[in-house]
This record gives sequence, C-alpha cells and structure tokens, in this order.
Amino acid sequence: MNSEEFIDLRSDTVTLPTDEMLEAIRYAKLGDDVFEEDPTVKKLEEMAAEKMGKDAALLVTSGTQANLVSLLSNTKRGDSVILEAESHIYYYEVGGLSFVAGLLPILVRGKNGYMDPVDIETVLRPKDIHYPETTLICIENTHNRAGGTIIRPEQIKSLYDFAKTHGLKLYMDGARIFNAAVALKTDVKNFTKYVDNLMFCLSKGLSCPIGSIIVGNHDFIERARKFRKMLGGGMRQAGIIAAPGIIALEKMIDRLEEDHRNARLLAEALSKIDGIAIDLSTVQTNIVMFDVSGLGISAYRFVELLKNKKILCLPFSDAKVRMVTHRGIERTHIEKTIVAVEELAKLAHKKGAHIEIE
Ligand code: TLP
Repeated sequence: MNSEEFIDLRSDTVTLPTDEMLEAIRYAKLGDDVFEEDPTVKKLEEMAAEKMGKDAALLVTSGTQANLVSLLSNTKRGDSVILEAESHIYYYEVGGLSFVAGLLPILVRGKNGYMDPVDIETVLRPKDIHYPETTLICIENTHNRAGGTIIRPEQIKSLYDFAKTHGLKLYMDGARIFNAAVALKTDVKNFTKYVDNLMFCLSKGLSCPIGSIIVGNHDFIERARKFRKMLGGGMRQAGIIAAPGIIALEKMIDRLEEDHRNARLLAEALSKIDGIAIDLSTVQTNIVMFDVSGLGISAYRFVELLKNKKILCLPFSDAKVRMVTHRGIERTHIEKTIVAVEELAKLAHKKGAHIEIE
C-alpha cells in the first residue's frame, strides 16, 4: 500500500517495488543503453522476447510511450488505424496517435473489449484516391474500460486471420497481458502468437516502479528503437529500470492470481448491494467496474464519499466506478471496502443524493 491509512484501489499502477527489486537496482550492472551497452537492459529485453515468442524487445518508459512508439513503427503518417471505441490508445493517450503519429483513428465498438471482424469489415474502406490507407488494427488485452476483460486466444486468431486477409497488421496493447494469461491458466505465447507485435507493462500488477516493453520482429524493434530516441526515450543507464523488470518476469507473474481472487470477492459482494449494478461476467481479472447510479449519486460523489472512509477508487464515467486489485491489496482490505460500500449504500438510500459523511 502507498499509505498505511488508505486502501488504494485506484489502479495497479500504485504498486511499489519489492525489497528484492530495490536490492536489484542497487547492484545492477550498468552501461549506456543508447549505445546498446547496458547488460541489464539487454538481459531483460532478451527474456521478454523469449517469453513472448518473438525475435526482439525494447524497454520504454511507459505504456503510453510503448503504444505511441509502436503506432509510429507500424504505420506511416496519414494512415488510418482501427481501434476499439474505448481503447486506452484512443481514450487516454492525449491524442498522441493523431498529434504525433499523424494517424486517423477509425473506431469500432467492441463487446467486452473484443471487436468482431464482422464489425471491422463494415468500416474498412477499399483502396480509393479519396481514402487514407488503413494499415493497422489495435487490440487491448485485458481491456481496461470494459472492466479488465480478456480477448481470448481464439478471438485474437480470428482477428489475425481477418487482418492478414486484408493486408493489415495486428498490434496488441497488452499492458495487462499477464493478467489474461494467469486468469486463463495458459502460456502468454497463446496470446502473442497471433499478433504482429505488442507491448506489456512492468509497472502495473507486476509491481515495477517504471517501464513497459515492446516486443516484435527484428525490423519492427529496430524502427521502434529509432522512434523511441526521437520521442526522447533513449535512456542511458536504464539497467536501474530493467533490474526490477527481470525480477517481475521471474517472480511476479503467478501472484496475479491472488489479485484476481480479491477482485472476484469484491465484485460478488458488491453485486449483492442494493443500488449497485455489476456484470459479474466481466470480472475476469483484477479490475472491478460497477454502476452506482442506483444509489442516486454520481460516480464522482461515490468516489468522494469513499475517500472520506479512506478508500480510494476512480470514477470512469458519471455512473461507473473502477476498483483495481494489486499486490498492495489484501483480503482484509477487500473486506473493509465491502463494509464501507454497504454503509455508504444504506446512507444513500436513506438520505438521497445529498448525503454527507463526516
Ligand atoms: N492505464 C491507467 C490509466 O491511464 C487509466 C490505469 O490506471 O489503468 N494501456 C492500457 C490498457 C492501460 O491501462 C494503460 C494505463 C496504458 C496503456 C498506459 O500505461 P502508462 O500509464 O504506463 O502510460
């Protein structure tokens, strides 16, 4: 936990590095990574490529940078890109895809984050002097705004087949791809073999302080290295970032199961509270997304009131609230959160929208 007092369910990004990670940072072998001379970075990139079943990998500063560098490396200015309507790239990345990469987003609404190829087909336009060229499909796995839902390997395969039929590339924002793999108890390669390239984050459930990794074939990673430099992401003794990443890949993946168990516990209890609506079928990993409009208050108000009870979470729309489990959250925190929401719900039903909690 970030603070001893607060139960912080805002995001798995708040996880702090383990003592072992801090120790590894202290003793990491370092070099200048712009010269490709940092042995710790090299080791992490090799491990990541091997784990994902791809040729090569590249350490970058953040998930947002990973997505932007990957978009630049997969496309050319003026292309159009197919994205899910609530994807992180479209929703939360400051419009970098248009501002920096010069891309035109074409949105397709997914079901639990999954865009059906049939729906993509309807927005694909033929080659024509009037149209930008569409070159890329992006998927997000797990899908954040859909509630941490999993795009299953067979769904990825159908998107891949569709992409190849139309001469497109398939990229995966796999910020939380290990959550998907752990939840389905399957090798992460089953999610990666049918995408051209992907990124995943070290700094979410895997508990690293910084960093994401782009993975793909040699040509793609070579292009990505150059775009990373252009965006100011060429780092020098980046081994201090890579060292905890190595520990994350070795030791932090299996424990994600505990986060999923806690999310399930939380979701099932919330579903029993009058005024809270939650689709339990979407609670597949460590994200719990629920609707509080039945309480007669907005998500913003709900979040504020829970904060008064020393529980932090995020509003995701006027009606929706997100809670995310992670290494800093134990079963007792979940139990306290359930009690706090139950109390809040009782008060809301009694007093309506103007409740005040001291
Ligand atoms: N997501 C954050 C917020 O930006 C919403 C969070 O708390 O979940 N892809 C996906 C699917 C993500 O969820 C995120 C972060 C990113 C990319 C960007 O990663 P960072 O924050 O490292 O730039």
